[in-house]
Amino acid sequence: MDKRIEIISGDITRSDADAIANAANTSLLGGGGVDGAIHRAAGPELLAECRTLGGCETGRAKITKGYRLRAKYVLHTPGPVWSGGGHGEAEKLAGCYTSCLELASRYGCKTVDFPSISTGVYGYPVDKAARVALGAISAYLAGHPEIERVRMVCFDERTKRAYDEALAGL
Ligand code: AR6
Repeated sequence: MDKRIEIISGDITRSDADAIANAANTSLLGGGGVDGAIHRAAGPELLAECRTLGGCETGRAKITKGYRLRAKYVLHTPGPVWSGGGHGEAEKLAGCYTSCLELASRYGCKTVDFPSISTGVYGYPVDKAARVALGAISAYLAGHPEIERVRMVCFDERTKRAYDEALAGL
């Protein structure tokens, strides 16, 4: 178990990490859930920059500045919609975490906070998503000493429990 991975409860819009991830959609033009909360907290300049990005593929990520957030950067990543597990959902979800961390490394971020991507509106079962997320994060960290801390910021107790259990099982 990598000591740089932490599971916490909280609201990611208040994060003081160098970069936070956003559970976006492929348009990158905002939405509900954590995406809506991040856009509200960052202010309208975030949407203005997102409009210049031309969207993003599922399982990939694009970076913007954080504007009114404490985080310097936002890593926008569209997770997969759950459709039973036989449609490459796990590979795409792992790609979200890996792509965000690659951008974080490239932009000199040492600390990164993630929400639980795909487990809200997109319906990915949280116990399965937690194993995929933490597997991808720990695989990335194994080759990247420049990242000092990665936190999963869980918005509710059920999510926190799922990630705590997945981390214990790594
Ligand atoms: N801080 C941390 N986690 C949060 C916060 C917050 N402030 N608010 C919600 N969550 P979701 P998805 C949790 O639905 O499933 C949007 O409309 C939430 O409880 O935000 O990837 C996008 O535009 C859940 O555990 O993201 C897309 O269209 C987790 O964040 C679509 O939703 C993810 O829930 C993406 O769906």
